Amino acid sequence: MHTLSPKTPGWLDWYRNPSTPAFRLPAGAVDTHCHVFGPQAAFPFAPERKYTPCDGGKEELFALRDRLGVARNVIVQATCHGADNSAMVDAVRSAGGRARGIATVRPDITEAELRELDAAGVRGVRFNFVRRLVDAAPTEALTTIARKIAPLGWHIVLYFEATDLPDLEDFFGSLPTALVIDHMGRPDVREPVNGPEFSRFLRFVDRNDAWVKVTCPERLTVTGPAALNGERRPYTDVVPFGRRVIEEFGHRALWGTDWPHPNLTDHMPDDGLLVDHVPHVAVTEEEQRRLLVDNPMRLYWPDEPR
Ligand code: 0GY
Repeated sequence: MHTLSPKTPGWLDWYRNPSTPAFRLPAGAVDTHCHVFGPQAAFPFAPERKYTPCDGGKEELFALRDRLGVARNVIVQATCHGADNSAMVDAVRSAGGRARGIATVRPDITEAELRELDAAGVRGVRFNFVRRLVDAAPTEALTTIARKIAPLGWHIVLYFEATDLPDLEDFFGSLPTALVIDHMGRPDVREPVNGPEFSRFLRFVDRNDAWVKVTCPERLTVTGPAALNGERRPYTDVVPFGRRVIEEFGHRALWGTDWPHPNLTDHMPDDGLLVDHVPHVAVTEEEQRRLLVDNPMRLYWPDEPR
């Protein structure tokens, strides 16, 4: 057996005992952004990783799914596993049709390997531009990947910081597949929601018919998770941004937990509170149904009745 690496110093473990949400997710709700970490003993982390997480395997993910009242998961390959998709694929295969996967692949991937990932339930790849997570991949390599996955009907998940969008948006616009954007393009929530940064992001989404994940208030918040006056209304400074996305692109908005929450060192979210963030951004039953059920089903389970 290989030697197990210790967790990155300062890293917080995921929340073992999430509260029961006050908001009841509608039947069929999909968590479109979560990961599996290892377990390391079975699925070693990649040598090129920028962090070593605690374990967060498929059993724990499925337990959280059931506890929160989620029906399905989209499991996104985490950078700590590099381009070795085996932990993610194993989790997707084990979910009995209730999970899809987003992979990280290299440009030399073969058509046979892509078909195998597709058969397992993978429906897209993630291009990550967040410098603390990955060494930048050259755009030619990403263009090669994009060209290879397009015939499968897959999409590309983009993870970037809002400040990098001006440099990246022409490249993004050239990609041949549907685009799905992580965490609302990581806005600085101290800036006004009508300010230049988020307006530019919204224009980009509009121009490219992109899908947007209204995810990670715990990463974007400056004021923190505190409930207001004892009310379960967490991450209030992020609400206007999520709300704006739902108002403008409610038909292409997606939700997710981001469990097991990589790289958090100041606070670890209670996943129950993350569910209680939802009705503050999607305020009507119709908005909630689109965000949580209709949109993700259209993207990830288009053939499934709902
Ligand atoms: C997220 C966010 C982060 C990490 C990763 O794959 C990853 O390592 O996605 C982050 O550190 O912001 O979406 O999980």
